[in-house]
Amino acid sequence: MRFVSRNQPFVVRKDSGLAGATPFKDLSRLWTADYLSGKMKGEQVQVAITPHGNADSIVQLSDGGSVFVKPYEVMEPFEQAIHAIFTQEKLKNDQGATRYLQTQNDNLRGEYAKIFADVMDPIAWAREALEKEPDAVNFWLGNSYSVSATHKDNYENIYFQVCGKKHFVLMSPVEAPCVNERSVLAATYEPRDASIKSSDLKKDDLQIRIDDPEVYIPSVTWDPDNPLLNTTPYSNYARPLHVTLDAGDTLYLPALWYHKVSQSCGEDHISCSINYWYDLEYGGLFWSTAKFVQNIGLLSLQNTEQERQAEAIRNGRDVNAK
Ligand SMILES: O=C(O)CCC(=O)C(=O)O
Repeated sequence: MRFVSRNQPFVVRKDSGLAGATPFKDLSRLWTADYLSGKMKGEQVQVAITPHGNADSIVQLSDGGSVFVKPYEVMEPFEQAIHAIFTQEKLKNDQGATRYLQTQNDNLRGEYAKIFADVMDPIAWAREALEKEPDAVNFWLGNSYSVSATHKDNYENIYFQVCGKKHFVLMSPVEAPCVNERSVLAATYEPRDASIKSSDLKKDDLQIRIDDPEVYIPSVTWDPDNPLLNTTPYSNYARPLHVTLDAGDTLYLPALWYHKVSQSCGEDHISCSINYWYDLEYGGLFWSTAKFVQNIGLLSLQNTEQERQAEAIRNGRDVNAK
């Protein structure tokens, strides 16, 4: 409760020895690729397919513009999807399309209900500290080719690593002015040729299609791993935290923290996680203060842009020239 009230992350390591702190410890031994394939045999699951493991991410176009691209989504038998994820990792197949099982719609209690039975009740300490039940329990399965781009969620997040590792880059809500959130045109990956079966897709078979009707999505455009691009005047003040979760570790990721997430695999050639989302507390000062900081940051960007244009006009330059 002290950490939640301070909106401050922490990790419970698997060997911390805190009674009840790591209730899913045994899941890391149980959920091997073989076990999951057996339990989920015959189940159809939604699969996100991308050329570079970049679901829901900003892609720079050759004409200089950028789009927010969502994955190509298909239904596949679970055992086919896990086999493709496993095989791409094992063979280090850079030419294959990348699959990530990442539907964040309470999928563990929905399409993965057959393995939800292995997961105990929501973590007792989280229920006590957050004083609520989870809105969603999610299952994630991928390989080292997938990266979740920097974003934030309106949820308190308890994130448990089952197997493989997850590498988080975290930035607090107060760093909103650093991350250059903008409305970006939405697009979706689709196969160039509709006759190619999803199981045969290579990364070059996917192309970007702008969504119709056009939609703009608020997106983080500054990448802490590429800090000289898409900066704001404040980006160099960001102090990203780097946290790696090993199998059996649990992260408390507080609401509205920006996070970029990559993964690596152990000898099972998969990375698997579960997480619990609890709605954030909108009463009190936290939400309004975070919004205030975000809006002040956005306003100062507009001012910077207006100053740049005013100076360009004073100097008789083309205002659209960078
Ligand atoms: O595990 C991932 O790839 C992303 C996790 C995430 O964004 C979340 O739990 O909110």
